Amino acid sequence: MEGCDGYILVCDGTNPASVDDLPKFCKQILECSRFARQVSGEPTSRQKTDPVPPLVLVTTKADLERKVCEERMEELAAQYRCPIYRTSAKENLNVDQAFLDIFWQIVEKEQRESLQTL
Ligand SMILES: Nc1nc2c(ncn2[C@@H]2O[C@H](COP(=O)(O)OP(=O)(O)OP(=O)(O)O)[C@@H](O)[C@H]2O)c(=O)[nH]1
Ligand SMILES: [Mg+2]
Repeated sequence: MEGCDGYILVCDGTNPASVDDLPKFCKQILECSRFARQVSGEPTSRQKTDPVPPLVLVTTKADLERKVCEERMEELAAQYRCPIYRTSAKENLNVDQAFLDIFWQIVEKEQRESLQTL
């Protein structure tokens, strides 16, 4: 998980168990980015308020009636202040949007970081 530019966390919209591990992954993602900052020498006092690295939450099979994990995904999205996309591969719903979102989050983060080195 370490060293990634961004993260897309996906849960099967029809399977409640598929959201169970996501809070743990969110925590690991935060820990990785703090570790990366420590290595690059940023002061530890800032780490608690560091923003979450580029992150998008996705639920799949949104065309089906049986949507079982949306509430828990929305809680996670609120907690980590990241966007959430309800996608359907079958109906090609929000798939491009989810990838474009993570793409632009990464671009903006790189721009912020390169401005800081000026
Ligand atoms: N209705 C619907 N069915 C889908 C969708 N995506 C995949 N499926 C169906 O889910 C089954 C598994 O397909 P996969 O390609 O393995 O898709 P997956 O997202 O990995 O889904 P799971 O294996 O079920 O976790 C197949 O019967 C697909 O037709 C979708 O967006 N909508
Ligand atoms: Mg599959």
